[in-house]
Amino acid sequence: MQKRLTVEEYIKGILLQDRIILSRAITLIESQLANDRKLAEKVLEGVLPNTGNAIRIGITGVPGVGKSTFIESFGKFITSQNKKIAVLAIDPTSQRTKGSIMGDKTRMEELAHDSKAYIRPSPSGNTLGGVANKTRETMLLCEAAGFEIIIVETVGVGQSETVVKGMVDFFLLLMLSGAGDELQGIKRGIMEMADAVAITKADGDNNQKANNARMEYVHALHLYPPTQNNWYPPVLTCSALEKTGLSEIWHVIMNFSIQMQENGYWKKNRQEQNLAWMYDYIRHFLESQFFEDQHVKDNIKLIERNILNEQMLPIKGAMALLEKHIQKNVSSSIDI
Ligand SMILES: Nc1nc2c(ncn2[C@@H]2O[C@H](COP(=O)(O)OP(=O)(O)O)[C@@H](O)[C@H]2O)c(=O)[nH]1
Ligand SMILES: [Mg+2]
Repeated sequence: MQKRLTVEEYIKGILLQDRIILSRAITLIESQLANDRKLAEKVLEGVLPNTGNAIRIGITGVPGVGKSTFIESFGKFITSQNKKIAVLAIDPTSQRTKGSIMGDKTRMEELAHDSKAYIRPSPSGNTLGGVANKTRETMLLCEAAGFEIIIVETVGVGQSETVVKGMVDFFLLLMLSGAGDELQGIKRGIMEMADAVAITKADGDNNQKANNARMEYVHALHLYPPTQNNWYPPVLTCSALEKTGLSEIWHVIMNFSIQMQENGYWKKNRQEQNLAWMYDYIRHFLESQFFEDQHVKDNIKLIERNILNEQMLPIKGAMALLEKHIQKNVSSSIDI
């Protein structure tokens, strides 16, 4: 294992925008060791006054829609505007695939070599909640290191969209054309979360189809009630290959940020996200503490079997494990 630095060395390095130290601090944050955790919390506390200044953008869409390719082109567009960008990912499957964004990094080859860009593969973890907490903390470190735009890509499917929505200021949904059925297929909830929809791969033969899809989504979004922040999510088209539609998307994000800062929603949203983060952290902490309890580990399989054999009610099994766990913890003092 790499030698740890002191709290001051991490903080100073991050604030000086030293990428090597930033990477080492992120590794520290991703560590499961209790001592690393304590160190990581001190580092986070130390950089906290220098966080919060970035625009946080979440990008989602089904696998193959072109997220990684889009981030490569859009990222290059952003760095050409002289802005520094960090790309992170939420990948609940990374445990199994050992970080599929690593493969994606080859799709972001140009961006990966851009001195104004920083790409960090998704941390691995047992739970989406755990991975999400680490991604949030990583985002703070990147902000302290001077990154002005943070992009969080959802790599997995399912719950990860909600998790990313809960940590960003602006949520971009990428969609494929040739829709129709697709329009029915996309989960309504995800459409509702989007601050903008972009139809990807609007190039070559696909251009007309993309424009048609755009109109369909414009109509579909009209059916939704207005959002509480008074924003009407626009629908755009883009091509990451031909690098078209990128500046339009950028302008939408800029307008959104200006409007939301003016009407107070930007700040309100972040405050609510911080509260949700605290609750998430508590849930995650309690859950991992419970499942790491040796007594729970020793008995859970037996109880599982009893439930499968219908010899025990699920509630009874749960209470048996919980009671043992609680008894054990009441006696040990809790240090806050
Ligand atoms: N024609 C065209 N193909 C694209 C575009 N963007 C991505 N692709 C292709 O779509 C496929 C999936 O892209 P990828 O970025 O890996 O999608 P992801 O799974 O959402 O990250 C790849 O074969 C890309 O080359 C685009 O703008 N135009
Ligand atoms: Mg990808």
